[in-house]
Amino acid sequence: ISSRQGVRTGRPAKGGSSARSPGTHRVLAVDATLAPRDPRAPGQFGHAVAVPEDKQEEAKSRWKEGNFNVYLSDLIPVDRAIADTRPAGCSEQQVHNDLPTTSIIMCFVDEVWSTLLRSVHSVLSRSPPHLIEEVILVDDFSTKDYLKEKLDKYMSQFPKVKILHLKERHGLIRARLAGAEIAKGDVLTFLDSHVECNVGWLEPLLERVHLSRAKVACPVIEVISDKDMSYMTVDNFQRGIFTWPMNFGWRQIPQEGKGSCVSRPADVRRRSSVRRCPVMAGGLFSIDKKYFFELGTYDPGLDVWGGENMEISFKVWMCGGEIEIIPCSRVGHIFRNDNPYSFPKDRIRTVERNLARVAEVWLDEYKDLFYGHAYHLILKNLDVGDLTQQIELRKKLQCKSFKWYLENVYPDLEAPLVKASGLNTRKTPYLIQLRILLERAILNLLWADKTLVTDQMCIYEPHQRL
Ligand SMILES: [Mn+2]
Repeated sequence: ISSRQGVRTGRPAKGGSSARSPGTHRVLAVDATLAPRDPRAPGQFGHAVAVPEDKQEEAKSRWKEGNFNVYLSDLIPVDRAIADTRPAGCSEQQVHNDLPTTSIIMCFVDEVWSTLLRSVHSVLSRSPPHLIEEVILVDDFSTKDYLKEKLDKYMSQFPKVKILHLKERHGLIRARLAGAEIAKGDVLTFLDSHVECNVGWLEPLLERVHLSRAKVACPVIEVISDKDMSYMTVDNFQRGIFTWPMNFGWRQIPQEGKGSCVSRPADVRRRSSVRRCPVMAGGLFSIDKKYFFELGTYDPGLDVWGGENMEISFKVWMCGGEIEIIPCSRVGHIFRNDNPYSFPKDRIRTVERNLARVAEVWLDEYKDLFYGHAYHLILKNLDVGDLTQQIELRKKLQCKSFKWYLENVYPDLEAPLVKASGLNTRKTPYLIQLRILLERAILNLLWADKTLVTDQMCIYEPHQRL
């Protein structure tokens, strides 16, 4: 276990308090970048880089290739070192010796060359090799030439990397499914193609799936600056949530203020302990492969991108599973302010339709609340397609109600059902109707400045919610 090259904490757990149960080891600190080739290279160790004065114009003009600083990405090593940002205690944690293997699945359209390479290198440099079954790169019909033969040739030096070139644009959701179909590992680990996995990121995720196959494990998503490419750690007292009408967001865990400056033992424990997550961000997670297929993967009626993180989150929670954020697993991600590639269809319409579809299948009576906050969807008379299969699936899996989800998983969401409260529906149908109309009109006014996806989501790149 211990003496592999690049292992940061060299000793196997033995005796004493660190090895309470047999069949476990201290989480491996595999990191092939510990002694980087060029310690003085720009961006090395995750440091910020400044664009030289005489390169400002070039950097500016290349920004749009990825909507981040592409010039700097090309300048810094594809296998740079980054700081170990895990909270105290993480490097001491025990994981099982018989963890499942995983297939890493990365989907991309026209990803920047150096950024894609850095993502793959970070996986290969900082994962225990015996746990990586393969790395599947799904090229979702990119237009860039360098993502064809040149990429195949570069990756041929890594036997575990497989490339799937899709023959037409599938969209993120179906591209992921194409990767999942050919995956051979026990666990599927989905990653974006503009990430840097940190030391010790993988075992804590696989440990959760190993403990229960119905656990879906997400790393803490750290920030790679789109401007200076520095790797920044994040306050980890956050979890994924949604607000009406199903906008993804991050929120503090209730009744848990920010950590004080003094680090007490309880704080250390809390910083490194797993937390339940009502909604996953969507881009980065590990899930048992068989479980993923038992859940019916993503609703195949969802198009391109959008709402699929809501769908899988509701489905997992309501049908007996759990979604967790694992503070000891850290993956950096470039957050972009715009999506560099185009949606095949109208983006707003696609996302709205997906969300409405999710609402129809999973929200029960709470879909009124969703439409109350997105009344323009009703006015648009959106066609969400055939829902029969999804409703059947929900029955077959014997999933719980959305009310159960709200009460047990996300009790801090305000979800007041205003419909017909306290009125006798049989005697006063017109009054009821009037009241509902009025309430919807008021809600609509209140929410006018937050008009669903149009303002909240679509100014961002699809993965901005990460
Ligand atoms: Mn992303």
